[in-house]
Amino acid sequence: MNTPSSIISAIPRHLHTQPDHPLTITRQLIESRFPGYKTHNELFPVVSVHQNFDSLGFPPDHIGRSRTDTYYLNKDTVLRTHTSAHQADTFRANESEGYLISADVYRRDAIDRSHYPVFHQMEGARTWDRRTAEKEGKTLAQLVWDDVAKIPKHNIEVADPNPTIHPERNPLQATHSAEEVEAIAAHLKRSLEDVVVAIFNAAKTASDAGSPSADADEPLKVRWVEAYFPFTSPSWELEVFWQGDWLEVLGSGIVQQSILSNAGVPDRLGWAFGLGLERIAMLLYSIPDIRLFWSTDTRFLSQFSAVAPIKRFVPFSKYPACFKDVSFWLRTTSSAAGGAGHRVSPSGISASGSASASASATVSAIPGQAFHENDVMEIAREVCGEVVEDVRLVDEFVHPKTGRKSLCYRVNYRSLERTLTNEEANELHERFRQQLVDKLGVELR
Ligand code: FA5
Ligand code: MG
Repeated sequence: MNTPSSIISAIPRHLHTQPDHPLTITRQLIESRFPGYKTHNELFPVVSVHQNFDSLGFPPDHIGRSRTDTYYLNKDTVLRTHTSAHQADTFRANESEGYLISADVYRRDAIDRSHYPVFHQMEGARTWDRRTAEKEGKTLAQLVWDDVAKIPKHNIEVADPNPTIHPERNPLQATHSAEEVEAIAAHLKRSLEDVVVAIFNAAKTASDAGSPSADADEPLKVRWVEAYFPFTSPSWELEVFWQGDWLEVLGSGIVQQSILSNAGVPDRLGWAFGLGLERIAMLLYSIPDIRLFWSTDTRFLSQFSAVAPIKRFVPFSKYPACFKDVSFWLRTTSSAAGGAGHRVSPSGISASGSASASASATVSAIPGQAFHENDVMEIAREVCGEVVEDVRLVDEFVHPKTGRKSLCYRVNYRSLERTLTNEEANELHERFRQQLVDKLGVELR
């Protein structure tokens, strides 16, 4: 068990079904682009390790399984780290050709304005049955292309520089033909481009009564990049250019045939995607910080309506930031030099669920317990709640003589709802420093 009560208390919030909540409105807008798909919005977040990882082909040593990345309730039970945890069961139920699952997901992760330890994903999948194609006297690829033609056309420019299939980087599965995968990939990509265009058009027509915000008036820039997931091949991610940077909004790919076979539907093949609902809602409403979704402040909630036209979010006054640094020595152990195999990941990179490679360094804080940046993040969350906006590594130093390693983290204390007093920030920071010592065994500098 490594799940703090602050995380457990998020379970009943169910933001994605609260009337007039921006996540609900965003979910419904996306659902409207997938007519005929069966929707699931009530699936419980406590799942087995088997559902979350094994059923999807995660190798036993995958980083996503580790206690530093995933909230365990006991050794066999976790808070789902992604909506893909329900893929196998939903394919097995075989109720529809397409489905959408929206749900809260839980990850120990970095802290910044687009990462939060509880967020919401929408999983989508669409499959076709080889026997249906046979019955209609078509190839499966033809059947799929017929459906591609039904997706609304758009005229935005999408960068997609890589081939659909790449023998090493993004291989075809043994049981699939290139024609089938080209057709299914086209259906997947056009369906998701249609979602992004619909969101962008809604955002563009959003009037904020006052001065229009610059980024919504910029032309939409979208690109497909190659990706890797244990449960799809080939795989792709979709990125959108937002506020000066590429923002990853979803992962997707051709479903591993073993998952469909194990689910009792070996004749079906198709695609799946998983998108971050907050990321899409942030694009739709120009919401600047992911913590705002959890706000119960009426200055936030009153700005959203499921029936009125979409209006751009008007930030209520931004309260001052308060930066405080903490530096500490990691205690070296004999195993540390040889590489305890644990990593310090750069802030803002998530490893759970996907196989995104992050830079790694091998250090450990106390014997038998490796140092992991996510532990720092979690202590910050536990001590400071919503009042911590950002925690980032600003300095790393290895003592030339002793080989000891020192890290410096900069915490930005800022409330979304009020001005913090300096005493308040100091008190929080002192508690944060003390917890680093108590829980991680580091030595403050
Ligand atoms: C997954 O979770 C895969 N299950 C997606 C998938 C499904 C791939 C089906 C293939 C087939 P990933 O870890 O990249 O992948 O997360 C998917 C999306 O969730 C991201 O693109 C991002 O939009 C969002 N996301 C990830 N981590 C966070 C976070 N900490 N806070 C907010 N949103 C996040
Ligand atoms: Mg990803």
